[in-house]
Amino acid sequence: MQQQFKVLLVEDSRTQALRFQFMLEAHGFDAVVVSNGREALDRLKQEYFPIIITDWVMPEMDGVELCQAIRSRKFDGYVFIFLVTSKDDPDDIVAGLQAGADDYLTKPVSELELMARLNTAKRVIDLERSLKKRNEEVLHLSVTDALTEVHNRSYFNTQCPSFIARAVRSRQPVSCMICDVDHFKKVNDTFGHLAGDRVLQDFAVCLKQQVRQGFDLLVRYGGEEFVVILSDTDSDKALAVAERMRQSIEQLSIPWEDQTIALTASFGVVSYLPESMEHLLSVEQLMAAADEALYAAKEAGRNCVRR
Ligand code: GH3
Ligand code: MG
Ligand code: MG
Ligand code: MG
Ligand code: MG
Repeated sequence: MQQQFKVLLVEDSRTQALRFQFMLEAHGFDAVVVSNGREALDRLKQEYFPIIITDWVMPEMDGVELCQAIRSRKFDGYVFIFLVTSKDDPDDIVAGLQAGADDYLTKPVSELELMARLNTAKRVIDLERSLKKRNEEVLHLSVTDALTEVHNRSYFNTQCPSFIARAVRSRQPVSCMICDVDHFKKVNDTFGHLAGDRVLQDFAVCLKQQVRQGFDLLVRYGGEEFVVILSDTDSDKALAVAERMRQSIEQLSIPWEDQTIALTASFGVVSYLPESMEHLLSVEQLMAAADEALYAAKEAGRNCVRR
């Protein structure tokens, strides 16, 4: 029941450890016992524990040293530490808290007090977990285009330089393409803005099917314009990818009310081979070159790929 609150019990006295373990397990906590700070750190390397109950005086590494060691490391979540001690001098308590303990328990520990204090720990951990989740959601929203669910331009701006840097470092070709829906204004004018939105969603799905997840970068750059960075892809391969995309878009038939919407798109492709990388100075330059190719595709009558 309290599996999500696994407790690491650090105690060198076998009797004390058994007593704690008995109390914890009686209340549904899953407890793992180790006998000193060093063993606790080894165990933490394998697995994250949200709650640690540690004795103070132990051989090899004591509770205070363990607190310090934990606070100087990173874990999958917050580690709430209870320091258990028979010391009740305020100076000792202050030293324990300063070392990184969140709370302390004085021996002999009563079951009621232990459970009450564990409840505090659970509240803190629950709070931290919900903040972490919210944080991930906000992060996801900040890099995702709300309409099409592909990455947005701001993500492109932060990621594109590292795509280029990786290509330069590994001496692999890299290609960039701009895909722009043809006469998209007409779609909006004829079918309405909602239909236009739906077209953009289907358009994005179509492009997504042709890119390699985790390898290429697909973003909605703006309006009805998408950009793809193709890793380890030379000009011929990039042209083939763009041509496949162009054909699958041409084949789309999007149902809207009692009609269907057909569309085409134009593609501008630019590629850099390892030996010409020195000519690739910036993301702006890459985009300008791809944009020029896109312009040529539009000039050539649209529904085509140009480099
Ligand atoms: P071209 O073939 O030259 O690319 O012509 P176009 O009509 O596609 O290009 P233009 O740049 O003239 O028009 C793009 C239109 O895209 C104008 C704008 O209202 C529309 N648009 C931009 N973002 C959205 C959106 O999120 N939803 C909808 N429905 N329309 C959008
Ligand atoms: Mg001890
Ligand atoms: Mg335009
Ligand atoms: Mg357009
Ligand atoms: Mg456009």
